[in-house]
Amino acid sequence: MKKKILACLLILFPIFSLGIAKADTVKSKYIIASDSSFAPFVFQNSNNEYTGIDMDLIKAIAKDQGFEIEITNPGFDAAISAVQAGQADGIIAGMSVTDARKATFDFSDSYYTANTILGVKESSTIASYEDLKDKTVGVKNGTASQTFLTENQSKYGYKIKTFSDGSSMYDSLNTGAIDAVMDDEPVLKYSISQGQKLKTPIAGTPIGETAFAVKKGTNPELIQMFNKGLANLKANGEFQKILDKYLASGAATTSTITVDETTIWGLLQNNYKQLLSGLGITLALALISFAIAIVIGIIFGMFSVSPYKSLRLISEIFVDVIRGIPLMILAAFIFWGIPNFIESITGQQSPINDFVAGTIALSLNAAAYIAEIVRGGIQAVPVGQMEASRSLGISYGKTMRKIILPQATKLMLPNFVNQFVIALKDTTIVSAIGLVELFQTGKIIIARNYQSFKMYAILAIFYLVIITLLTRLAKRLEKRIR
Ligand code: ASN
Repeated sequence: MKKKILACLLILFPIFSLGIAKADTVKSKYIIASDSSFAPFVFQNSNNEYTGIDMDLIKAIAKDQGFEIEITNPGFDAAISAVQAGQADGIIAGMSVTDARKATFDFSDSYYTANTILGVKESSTIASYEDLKDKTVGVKNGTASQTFLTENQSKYGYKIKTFSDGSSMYDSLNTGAIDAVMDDEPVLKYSISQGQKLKTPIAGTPIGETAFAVKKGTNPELIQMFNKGLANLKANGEFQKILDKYLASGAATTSTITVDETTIWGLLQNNYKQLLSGLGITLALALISFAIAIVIGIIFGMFSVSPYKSLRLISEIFVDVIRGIPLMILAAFIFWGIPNFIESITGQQSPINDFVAGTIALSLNAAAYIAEIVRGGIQAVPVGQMEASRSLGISYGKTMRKIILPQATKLMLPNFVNQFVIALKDTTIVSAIGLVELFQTGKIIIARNYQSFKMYAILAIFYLVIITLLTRLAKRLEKRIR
């Protein structure tokens, strides 16, 4: 009997240890962050559910190893930040294992290999990297493809435009705002197989193995469970089934380099040029859009106190509509929506420059508030003055110019200064359309070195100094005008 039990144990032990190996869970639930659109690894199906190789894989592994997961899909860049900030325990997002990343992440065994590859529209004449001179190539922030583009930029002379998610990048390629994109080969090939009118004129370059990752030194059991689960799924054929469900193949491995950016000084030293150019864009955006907004705002503000009802109505509609739409949506509408609409009617691509789109959005937004400041200022001047002046036979226009406006302007000035500060801060919002102003510049730097605390502190100080200086200047001007 004893011998039989022993024999049974001897047979079962290897099965247990190989066939259904398990590691211990520590947390009751693990939060896993992922990309928002990176088909076939992760993407939303028509039911708005996230599916794809990575989603199926992590769910199958969790089931196999008996741990609970909650998945979030904020986008690659944001997912990386979430893991680094401890908001998530792990990241699965077709993530390439690079030497640079090994400094801040612990990786699981690899489950795929991928190249980075250039994608252009089917009609494009771009056939080599040399053809990219002075062209704009889109790439997702914080990705291995971005590292590849940055490393080869001086060699080929293209411009790089960074996006926080794949969908806005592909949208920009489709509307013609950019000339090419750089993305993982299986992803581009998959989108082509799904009917996107794109092509890949140049062979891909290896960027590394694809693996699951946790923040360096944290959740070691999660990596263990992932590896054991992956091995089990490979052994029982389930892994192959998941792959087959979505695609075919890719290839090879390599790595990338980084510079030391762990101190504020190092960060400034390595990035001051980028930061200054971002600051330049921020200032240009704020100043130009504010100048335009003052003109539009004064016009609508005057309309709102006009004796004509139709003008008052026009002004009211303008203010209500613009104030009722979030600035980010306004910018996205101008940058993506309108070109898409024009193309659907005329069949002609009419991309709008991101700076122009950002300036229009900011101008309209600030104009609505300025119109209200102007209305408030004029209405604050006692009505008796207008009545008295009109009863003396002085015209409406003259009364406005000579009596009401000089007093109203004094009342409005502090509000104008305030509105300018708001406009300057609002420039950060239009980074959503891929405009590399100061904030986006900072995000790009963080996506590379993960120094979010120091980098955001630097950004905050930049804004603080600029806004303080400009408000001082504005106050001086205000005094002079008074
Ligand atoms: N392959 C990309 C990278 O590791 C990941 C992604 O874009 N989701 O950089």
